[in-house]
Amino acid sequence: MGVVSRGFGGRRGEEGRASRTPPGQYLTEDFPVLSAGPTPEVHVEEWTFTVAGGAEPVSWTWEQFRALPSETVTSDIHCVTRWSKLDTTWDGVSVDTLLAEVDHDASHALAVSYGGYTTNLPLEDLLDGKAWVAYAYDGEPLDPEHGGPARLLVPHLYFWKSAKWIRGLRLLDEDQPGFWENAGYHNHGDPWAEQRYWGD
Ligand SMILES: Nc1nc2c(c(=O)[nH]1)N[C@H]1C(S)=C(S)[C@@H](COP(=O)(O)O)O[C@H]1N2
Ligand SMILES: [Mo]
Repeated sequence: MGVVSRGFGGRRGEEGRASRTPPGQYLTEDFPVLSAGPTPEVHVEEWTFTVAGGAEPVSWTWEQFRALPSETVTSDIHCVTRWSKLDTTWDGVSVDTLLAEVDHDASHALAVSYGGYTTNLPLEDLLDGKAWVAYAYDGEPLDPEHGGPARLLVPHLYFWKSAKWIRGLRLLDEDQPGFWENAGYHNHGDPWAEQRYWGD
């Protein structure tokens, strides 16, 4: 009694899974769909991604966007409604790659989506390999319910920051709350600090 053996689980064992689950979260193998409104119909023929707020707006068509270097990313995701999912795999273009083409001195960004959703992030949460515009999940084109053709992926923050059906970033020199942030969600949303709601 009383002896707890550690060290045989590793990242893949039960202990590893527990240590990767932020406080107040449970693990699921499902992929729940959470949308504040209907799924907008977004066709790649008309899709554009625009970064506004810099010296000049910069836009990519779907074809131009898909010609950019992309990365396969495996990471854990955490929804504020308390489900977490480990080892999700995505393909996307890093926000570093996109913003490298934009002349700006912004500190913050508002992600804007087809359908009107918005969410805000400081640039430091979008740069240095922390965020992607993802177009595939598990090696397949992203389902419309999950944000296809493309969504923001910011896995280190609660998943409401990962705007589905993204159509661009508005660069800002001050913070500007988005849809859920205006409705009482935490402005930053770090799952390890349980930054769920305003005042947490
Ligand atoms: N455009 C848009 N993006 C969104 C949302 C939304 O309602 N609209 N919901 C957010 C929330 S609260 C979560 S948890 C995730 C859910 O993504 P999923 O439906 O792929 O699981 O998308 C986020 N991105
Ligand atoms: Mo969510």
